[in-house]
This record gives sequence, structure tokens and C-alpha cells, in this order.
Amino acid sequence: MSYIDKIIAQIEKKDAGQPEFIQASKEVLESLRIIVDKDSIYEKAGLLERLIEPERLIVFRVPWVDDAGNVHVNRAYRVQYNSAIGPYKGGIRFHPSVNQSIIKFLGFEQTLKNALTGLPMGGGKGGCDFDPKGKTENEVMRFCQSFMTELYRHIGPDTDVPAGDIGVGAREVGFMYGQYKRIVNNFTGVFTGKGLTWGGSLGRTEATGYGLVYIVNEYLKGKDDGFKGKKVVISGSGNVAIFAAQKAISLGATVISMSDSNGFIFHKDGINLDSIKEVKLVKRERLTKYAELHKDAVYTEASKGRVWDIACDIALPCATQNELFIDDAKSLVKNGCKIVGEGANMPTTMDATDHLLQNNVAFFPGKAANAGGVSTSGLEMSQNSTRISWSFDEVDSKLKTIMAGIFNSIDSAAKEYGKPGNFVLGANLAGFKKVAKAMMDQGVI
Ligand code: NDP
Ligand code: 2IT
Repeated sequence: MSYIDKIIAQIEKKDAGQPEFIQASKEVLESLRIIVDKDSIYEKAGLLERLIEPERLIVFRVPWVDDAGNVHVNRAYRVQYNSAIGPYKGGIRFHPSVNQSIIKFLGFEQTLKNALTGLPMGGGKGGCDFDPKGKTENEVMRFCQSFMTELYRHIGPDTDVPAGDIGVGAREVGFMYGQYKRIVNNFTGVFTGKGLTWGGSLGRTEATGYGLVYIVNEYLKGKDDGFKGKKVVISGSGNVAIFAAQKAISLGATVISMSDSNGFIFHKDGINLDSIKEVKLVKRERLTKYAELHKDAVYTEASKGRVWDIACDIALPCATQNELFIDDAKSLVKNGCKIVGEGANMPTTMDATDHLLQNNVAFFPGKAANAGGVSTSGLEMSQNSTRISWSFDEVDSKLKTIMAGIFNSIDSAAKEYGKPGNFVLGANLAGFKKVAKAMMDQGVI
């Protein structure tokens, strides 16, 4: 049995019951055969056993009291996955689906993603099965304070630096950061995605969506093409989706569809982004509200249709894991879609990814395509350390450079290993090589 097969068998046995973690780690391990099966140094160093096992997984309870005086207890996690190249770095997710499998898959992906950025950041991720939907502002604040009352002892500006993810935006980061500062009596860059008046970086809010469009654009530029005139379908209508739409539109594309967990809108002549922002970011309402405001937009409930059935040139899944399945991939190919860029983490299942690759769709995996967010978090950390704030244009131009760098490294790795255009392989290999080298240099720890 090869080393990789041994590790896959070990994960399937030890981590049975963690489907998302098995899915994410298997995809990476399959890509590594090309390097690891040829060189016994990795097996001798137990490198893969160490890479797939988190350095630390913290599980804790979060008790809080709702406005009516009822006590609730949620389960929270922080996985400190890998610190070979820098302090643990990665977001925090609040969603009822959060469990150990999801946090571990996200932490594992983050480790390789952060390596691709070229910045000194290790991999981490956190979250809780708390659902912010329908909670009052005071309930969210009390929850965040209770969450941080435990988490604070595990994080620090040079140890572990959290940020936002699903269900965690500027509001939640504010409440968590406030409580951290109150406990430790220290104003440090322990969080990224902070507010602009208290250490946040200009451009961080936009960074993940913008970065996604920048990396796809880098690819298009190589073909003397661009976003102009392209029809774009985006899933999700949160932070990543909205700013991907904003950048795509500014480059001349028409975004014809967006979604939330209840359904999707199809707006043939292009969605009205101001209206989406008002509905989703300001009023925190459902997309049905958008359809009420725009009579020419068609709303379809999630149970009655798929956003991926809409014909488009470019599809950008920006909602959550496992939201683009094999039938969706077939539909995209059939309708002429040429590019899929993952704004979300692991939105595409493995068989769907294979189908897209086999049909010459340019496929940008999340660990490369959505790395603009954490890259700009890295830039926020640098600004905090030096106590300097850069202008929006400075940050944005650094983000463009980083995304072009990521494109070049995944493109070159794919070519180097004989699979030009396979950016899944390219991203996994380029990320792995960097982390593996750092781990080898630092001995068996
Ligand atoms: P938000 O909470 O801002 O938005 C999430 C969006 O996805 C909402 O429209 C939400 O709909 C939808 N969604 C969430 N869960 C589900 C689900 N189970 N089924 C269907 N739709 C769902 O999160 P972000 O935009 O920050 O994150 C989106 C994705 O991007 C995630 O995969 C995240 O890990 C990834 N990502 C985020 C980064 C960031 O900087 N924020 C950086 C890199 C990756 P609804 O409102 O109905 O729940
Ligand atoms: O998945 C991700 O890369 C994020 N949620 C952002 C992480 C970060 O630390 O900015």
C-alpha cells in the first residue's frame, strides 16, 4: 500500500463520521501522489500524519441568556491546525451546521490556502453552532461576549488571529474584539476584519470577492479576454458574493443571479447591487424582498430549482461547502459555462470538480480563489504591527499583486507536474510544498 493510501485509510478509520474533513483531506492527498509517492523522505518524517492531524483542537461550551431570560448552551470550536509558517490564522463561523468535521476541513484548507498567499500565516479556523438569524442585537452581543470569555485564553496577535466567516461580519467581530480587549487589557491586532476606526484595514470587507474576480481576470488576461460582456451567476448573497458581484460588474460583466439558503433570483438584465446590499447587509432580510422590489426579477425557491441551471459564462459559488453537485456541473457545461471560481470553501463536490475539469472548464479551487480575504487579513496584521494605516488603493493594489502571484504559482505547479490548466492540482501541490518544507526544516514537532 502506498504512503498516501495508508494515510487515506487511516483518516477514513480514525475520522469516520467527519465527511467534510475526509472529503477535503482526500482531495488534497490524491493530488500529492505525484510528489509523495516518489520520495520516501516524507514517509520517513511522518509528514502526512502530522499534516493532517491538527496541532490542537479546542472545544468549549458557550452559555448565554436570551432576551426572555432563557438559558442556551452552544458548542464552539477553535482548531489550531498548523503553525509551520506563521501564527494560526483563519475565520470564525456561526451557523447551526457547525461541527468538528466542518471546522477541521476548514482549518486544513486554510493551512494550504494561507501558504499560497506568500504571507507568514499558519492555518486555523473556529466556529459555533449558534444561529445569528432571528436573534436581537443584544442577544448576538451577549453570545459573542460569552464566546470570547473562553476563546481569549487561546488566541493572541502572535499566536492565533481569528477573523469572520459565515455568520460573522463586522458586527460580531466588534463584539468579540471588545470583550477580548476588556479581558486582557491590551489593544492588539488579535482579530482581522476589525472596524475602520479601531484597527481594521481598508479593503478587507471587499477583499475576498474582489480577490476572486482578480484571479479569474488574471487567467482571462492571458487569453486576451476579460469580464466585459460576460454573464455571471453567483450563489450566496453575503460578504463574498456581494463584493465578487461588485467587482465583476465594475469590470463590465452582468451578474444575472444571486441566492440565499431559501432560493435564488434571476434578473436577466443584471441585478441591482445597491438593492441587494440594502436587503442583505443593512436590513438582514431574505432575497424574496429583492424580488418584491424588482418586479422583473424572477425568484425561485431552493426546493424548486437550481441556480446552476441558469446559462452563464462564469459561475462563482460563494455560499457554502457542497453546494455545487455533479448534476449542477453537467448543467453548467451543457449551457456553455467556461469558468468556475470558488469564492466559498469547498462548494464543489469532487465528482462535480472532475466533470468540470474533464470538460475544459477553467476551475479555480477555493484555497486559491478565495485567498484574497485572508491575504488582506495578513495586510491588516502588518498594518497593526507597524501602527500604520494604508489607503484603500494601496491595499487593493497589494491584493491584486497577491492574487496574480497565486495564479502564477498554481499555474506553474500544474505545468511543472504535467497537468497544465489543472489548478486543483496546482494549488494543492504549491500549498503543500511550502508547508512541507517548513515542517521538515523544523524537525519532528
Ligand atoms: P456570509 O454569512 O456573509 O454569507 C453567506 C451566504 O451564503 C448567505 O447568502 C447565506 O444565505 C448563504 N449560505 C450559508 N450557508 C448556506 C447553506 N447551508 N445553504 C445555502 N446557502 C447558505 O458568509 P461569507 O460570504 O463570509 O462566506 C461565504 C463563503 O465564503 C463560506 O464558504 C466562507 O467559508 C467563504 N469565505 C469567506 C471569506 C470571508 O472573508 N468572509 C474568505 C474566504 C472564504 P443565508 O443568509 O440564507 O444563510
Ligand atoms: O476562509 C477564509 O479564508 C476566511 N474566512 C478568512 C480568514 C481570515 O483570517 O481572514
